[in-house]
Amino acid sequence: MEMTENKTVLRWVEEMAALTKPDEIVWIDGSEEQAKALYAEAEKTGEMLPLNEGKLPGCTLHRSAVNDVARVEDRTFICTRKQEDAGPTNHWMDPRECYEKLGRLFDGAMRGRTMYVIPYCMAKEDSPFAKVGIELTDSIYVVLSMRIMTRVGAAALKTLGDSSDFVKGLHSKKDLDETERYICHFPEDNTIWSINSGYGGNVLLGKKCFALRLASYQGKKEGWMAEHMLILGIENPQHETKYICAAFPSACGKTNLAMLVPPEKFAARGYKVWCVGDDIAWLRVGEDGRLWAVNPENGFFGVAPGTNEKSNPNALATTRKDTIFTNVAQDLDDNTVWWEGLTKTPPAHALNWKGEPWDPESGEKAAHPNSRFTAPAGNCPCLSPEFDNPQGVPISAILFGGRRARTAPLVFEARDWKHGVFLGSAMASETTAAAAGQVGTLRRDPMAMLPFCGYHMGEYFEHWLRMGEKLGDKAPKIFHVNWFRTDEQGRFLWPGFGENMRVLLWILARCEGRVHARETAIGYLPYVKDVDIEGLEVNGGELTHMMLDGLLSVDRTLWREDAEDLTRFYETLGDRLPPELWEELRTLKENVAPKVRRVTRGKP
Ligand code: OXD
Ligand code: MN
Repeated sequence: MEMTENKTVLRWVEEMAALTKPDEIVWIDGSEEQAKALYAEAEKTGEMLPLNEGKLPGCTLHRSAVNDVARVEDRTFICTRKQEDAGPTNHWMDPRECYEKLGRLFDGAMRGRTMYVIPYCMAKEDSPFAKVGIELTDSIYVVLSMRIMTRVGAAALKTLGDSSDFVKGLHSKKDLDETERYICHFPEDNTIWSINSGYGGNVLLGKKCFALRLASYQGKKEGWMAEHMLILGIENPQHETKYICAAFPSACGKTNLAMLVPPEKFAARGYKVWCVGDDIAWLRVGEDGRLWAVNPENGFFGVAPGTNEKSNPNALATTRKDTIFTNVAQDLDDNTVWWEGLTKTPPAHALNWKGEPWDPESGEKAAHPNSRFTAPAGNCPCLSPEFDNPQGVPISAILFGGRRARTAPLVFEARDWKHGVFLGSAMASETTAAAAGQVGTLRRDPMAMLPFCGYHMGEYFEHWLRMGEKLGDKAPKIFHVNWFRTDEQGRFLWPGFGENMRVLLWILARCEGRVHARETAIGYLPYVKDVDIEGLEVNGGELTHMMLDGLLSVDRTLWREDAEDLTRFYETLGDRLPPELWEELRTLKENVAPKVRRVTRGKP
């Protein structure tokens, strides 16, 4: 039964059905009854396994194909009419060629299957940020995951009305052939085609494909921003809450920071941390001229391994009901789930992520390192009361960060918005090298958007600069943080996790003009006395002021090397890179240049 009279929608669904030739078409209305029936069907086919209803009510386990466990950047394309509009950091295909090529693959791909029509809304339906998408898929797993991750059903179609402004997403698992796997974006047509994958990041089209790749392009056109950022609120003892956005490349603890548990001493004084989002922020200038953010998603698609009662109790609690687990291990004794790092003692009788009997002594991982939980935001104990606020939350500070063993200090502040955009453009993360203490290879990942920007990266930076001009003196302050400084033995010098709160409090103090900072070659750094390290321990000992001083030190030689690496990266972006950023780079180079020592000749 169709759920809309929107002619554009109906015509498109008809066309796509004519192409993919499903046996049946089912419209997803967002109701509990329909979801229940779909869970039952998926359990019948083995696509989803029900888990212990007492311990994990409403939870299921899904195993993906073994060749289909992660996003595939080399098979992800931005298909703009002109190649230069996709830019040098994206894979590109000519849209006509791509429609033809994928058209052949989609032809009859849903034969013998059901096509599900999933209308969904990114952001709350009544929000000025709201954007509608429709995903057509032959996967019940996708339907049930989209139902957690986005606002699915009739309300989305009501929001759309008779407008043709919606993202047209087509997905088929087809036969999961990785040599014919494609994740293709057509920003100029508001269209996404994804085929031969069943993995979340490739097939939950509301997430990376729409909310980042297409939305970043829309944002550029319409004057707002779609960013790979968490959003959190910090409530002080006077019950005032300030909001922060933060971008980090993957494997830098974004979900942990988003759900941070304040250390005991701050909690006792009445501080609270609220999670608005853990992955994506849509940002626009509000009526008051400030920058406002919403999390367009409605759930968390988090990495399971490493999540435990200590590292992230809030995330763990979020997964205790109505959650879909993908590629984790199954504990056969009580039909629950397990992953590396969940508990110290692995289950005695378990199936690994592939569904094979697992021997804890084998040295093999039980859960896939990229195994996931898909959990409703509403389950999160620290979910912000503003989560559903259609206007979003006002942003006081933007953080950029990466995993840097030695170069970047614990925290520093940009001199102004332009310098902040430069810091974002220079973001990079080191892959951890096998040998302890050895510095890994550096991957540039500007604003953590390298795999997610739907257009030319140089123009993306330009857009950031223009947003700053619009915001003027109401712009949030921009900071760079690094939780990952190590000593010669490769041990972390900063305890991280909840203790990162201490850095966030310095950041807010700067935003409120309550502390001074010292100007250095790279930006404003804290005075040691202004970061509260009382009672702080690291590696079994007290974290002293001298150690903090080390964490805040700037090694000019390393910064010179970094500036050279950044120069090479900028060169790859060509002439669409804004001249302002070249200027910032020149300033940095001058600031960290070797100091010329004046040699005064002695008297003859
Ligand atoms: C994610 C990612 O899954 O960034 O969020 O890869
Ligand atoms: Mn992400």
